[in-house]
Amino acid sequence: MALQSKWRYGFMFLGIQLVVMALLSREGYHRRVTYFIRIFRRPGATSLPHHNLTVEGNAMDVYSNLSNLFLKYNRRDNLPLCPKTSPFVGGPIHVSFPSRLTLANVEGKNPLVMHGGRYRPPDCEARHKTAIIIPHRNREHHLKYLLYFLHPFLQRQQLNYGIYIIHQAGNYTFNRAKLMNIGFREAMREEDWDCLFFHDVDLIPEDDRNTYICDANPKHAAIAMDKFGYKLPYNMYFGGVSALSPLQYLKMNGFPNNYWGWGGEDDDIGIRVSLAGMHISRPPLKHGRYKMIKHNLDQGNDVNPKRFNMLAKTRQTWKLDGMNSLEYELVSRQYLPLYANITVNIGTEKGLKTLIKAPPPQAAAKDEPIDKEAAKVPPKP
Ligand code: UD2
Ligand code: MN
Repeated sequence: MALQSKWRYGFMFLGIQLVVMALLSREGYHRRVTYFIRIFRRPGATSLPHHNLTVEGNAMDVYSNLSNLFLKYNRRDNLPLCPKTSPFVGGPIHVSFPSRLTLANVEGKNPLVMHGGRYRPPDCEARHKTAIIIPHRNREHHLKYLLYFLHPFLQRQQLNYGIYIIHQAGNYTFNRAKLMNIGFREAMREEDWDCLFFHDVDLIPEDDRNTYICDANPKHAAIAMDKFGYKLPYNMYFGGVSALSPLQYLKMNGFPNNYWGWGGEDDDIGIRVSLAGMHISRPPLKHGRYKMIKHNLDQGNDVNPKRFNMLAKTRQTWKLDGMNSLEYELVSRQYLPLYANITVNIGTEKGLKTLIKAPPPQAAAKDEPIDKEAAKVPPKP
C-alpha cells in the first residue's frame, strides 16, 4: 500500500511537471513534437552522407555546432536579445556539392525551419529580420544546394529570416530585376522585414562573417566571387547578392522592370543607388566571398542587346520605372517546408495584357511534390 501510493505520488508529480512545462513553453513543446514527426516522417532525412562535407584546411562545415542549437527547443516569450556577435559565427565555410543531396536531406538537417522557410533562433530574440529574395526559373538543382548552405548559414548568424523564391511562370524571356521588385512587394506584404537580400540562386556564401543584415547604405555583398578570382570586377558592380532596407529600396524606386534577358539590370541598380543620393556599402573582401555553381546561359535568358542604350538613360528613367510602375499577376503562393514559393506572371515588354494564360505552377522542386495542404496555411514564425 505504502509503495503504491509512493508510485501514485510519483506519477502525479511527473504529470504536473509535464503540464507545467508544456504551458510554460507551448511553442517549445510544439517544436519538439514537430521535430520528432519530421524525423519519423522522412526516413533517411538525417542520414545525409557526410563524406564530402568534411572540413578542409581551416574552413568549417556549415552545419558544425548547430546540432547543439537544434537540441535547445526552449523557445518562449520574453527571450533575451541575441548577442551582438553570434557565438556560432566562425569564419570560412567549406563549400562542396554532395552528389546525392535531396530536399528531404536539407529538411532533415534543418529541423527548426518552419513552413515557408521561416526561422527564429530558439533561445534568443533576433536583433534583425531579413528576407531573402531569389529570382528563379528552371534552376531546381541550384536551389537545392543554395538551401542546403543558406539555412544553416543564416542560423549561425542568429537571424529571424524567411526565404522567398520568386518563380517566373511561362517561357517568355527572363526578367531578374522585375522578379526582385515582386519579391520586395510580396515579402513586405507578409512581414515587416528590416532588410531584404536579393540573391542569385547559384551563389553560395563562403564565410559566415558576411552578415545578412543591412547597412546605412545599400550593400553589395557578393564582392569576391570565385568566377572573378575573388576580386571585385569593377567599382560600380552590384550583381549577384545585394541588400537593402525597405526605405533604401523605395528611395531608389526599387529596381528597373524593363530589362528583359541577361545583363545590364545590375548596373542600372548600381546607378540608381547613386542617383537616389546613396552610395554602395561593402563588407570586407575576405568576408564577401562566394562560390558560383558553374552553368551556361539559360534558355529564355538571351543577352539583352538593348542594355547599353538603356543604361545610358537610367538618369531619365529611374523615377518613372520601378516600384511605382510594377505590374504582375500572382499565380500562386505556396508555403513549402524550406521556402515560400511565389509564382508570378510578369507579362512581356508590351505589358501584362499580352499575357498568355498562365500554365499551372511548376513544381518548384522536382524531387519534392508540392504540399497542397501546407500551401494554404500561412507560416507561423
Ligand atoms: C550575373 C550576375 C547576376 C545578374 C546577371 C545578369 C554574377 C554572379 N551574377 O549572373 O546578378 O546581374 O549576371 O542578368 O555575376 N535565373 C533563373 N533562371 C533563368 C535565368 C536566370 O533562375 O533561366 C536567375 C538565377 O537566380 C540566376 C540569376 O537569375 O542566378 C542570374 O542569372 P545567371 O546566373 O544566368 O547570370 P550570371 O551568372 O551571368
Ligand atoms: Mn549565375
